[in-house]
Amino acid sequence: MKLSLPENSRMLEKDFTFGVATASFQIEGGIDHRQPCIWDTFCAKSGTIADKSDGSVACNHFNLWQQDVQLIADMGVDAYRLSIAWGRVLNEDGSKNSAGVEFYRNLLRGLKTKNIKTFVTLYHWDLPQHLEDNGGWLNRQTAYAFRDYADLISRELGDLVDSWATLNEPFCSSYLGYEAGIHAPGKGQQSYGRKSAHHLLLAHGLAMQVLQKNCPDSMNGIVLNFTPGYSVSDSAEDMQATAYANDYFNWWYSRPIFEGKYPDIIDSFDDSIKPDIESGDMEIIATPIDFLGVNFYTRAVYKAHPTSIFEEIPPSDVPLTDMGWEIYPQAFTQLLSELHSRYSLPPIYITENGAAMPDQLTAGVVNDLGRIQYYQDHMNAVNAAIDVGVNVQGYFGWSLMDNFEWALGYTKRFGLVYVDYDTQQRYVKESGKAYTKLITSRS
Ligand code: GCO
Repeated sequence: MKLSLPENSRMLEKDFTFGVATASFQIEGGIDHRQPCIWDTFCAKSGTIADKSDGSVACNHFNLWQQDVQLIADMGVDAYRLSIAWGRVLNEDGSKNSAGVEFYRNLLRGLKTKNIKTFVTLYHWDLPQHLEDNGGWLNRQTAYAFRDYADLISRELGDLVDSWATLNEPFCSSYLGYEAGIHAPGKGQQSYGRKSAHHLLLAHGLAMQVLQKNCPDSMNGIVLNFTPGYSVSDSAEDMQATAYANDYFNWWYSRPIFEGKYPDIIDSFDDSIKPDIESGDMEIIATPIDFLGVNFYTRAVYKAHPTSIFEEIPPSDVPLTDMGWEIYPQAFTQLLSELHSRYSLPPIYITENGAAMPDQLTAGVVNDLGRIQYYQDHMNAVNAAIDVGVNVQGYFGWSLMDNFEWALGYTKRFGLVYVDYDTQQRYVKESGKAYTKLITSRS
């Protein structure tokens, strides 16, 4: 099975960026060479991770990075999106950990040598534990610590980075980590969700200012995830409930960046839930960005609920990925069009899109037709958005290789490359081969 795009597609032009993505905690291992982070602590608690695993080895990328750079180069991609582990490059007192900086210098240099563009995320959820011990993202000081980290590391590595992203998915850090409590640090209060989100966004804005100063020639921005909400019916109650859910989960993170305001639902919150916004914060958060990274996987369906305002209806009788997420590519086109009509946007890069599938490795082959179909349908959806005028300049598959899928441990496989965790052998899946064929077919 092949991946293809219409002959005249913008995505087939040579300057459209195709890449693959990973994140530090999910692939690196090498935990003895960095400070402990909130995910180390979270994994050590019972009942948090489906297979009771942790990130101590993961894909052993910390030791195997050279062969992984070769793997990425062999895939024929234009770019690689990775994240830096804050606690690998900084010591607890904020000073530089030279060995950790050297690890990323070598990695980035290896990529550059192979002509691969480097998209670096500063924060993909691995907060150093000592900062969490002081309140983590509930403490405003963490935003300033993040700014200082961004300052130091962008001065150290700026010459090797094409694009910096401040945060990956602040929704997950704040909502899943501090409000729902199913991700590290496992806190669970509504007020924590809203307050941590504000400090994360403030951290983003402060870091943006530093990046624009230190690295004016790189493309600097943020990566947000969106799970568009659809109303189960066209009744006014369900539609209103769905609009509320979209404000709560999606626009909560984008509107401050593009309009310097939270969605209006903030006015209906009890004072105890509201974030602590100081004067000047919203202007900092709205510091202009050079690109918006969009991560998309699925949609959600909502109905009205008498006490909790909205309720999500779990998908039934629809195609699902191995995560149990509905496969609904139309939502991707609609999301991109809606972002385009809501805000005055910089160029968009799709920084993550992909699917977990129940892969089987047989005689070295993973014939993951379902994943190829998912990629095909979602690339078509991006192409359709470009056709109606959305400025999308790149697309990254999630993920380069199977890795630690957070609370689900190693039970879910998202890779274009299969990882045998016993041997650390990598096997390019049929989807990975199809991706390479598509990319290298561009004239
Ligand atoms: C996210 C993260 C990735 C995940 C991926 C699949 O979007 O949650 O950026 O780290 O692994 O999305 O869930």
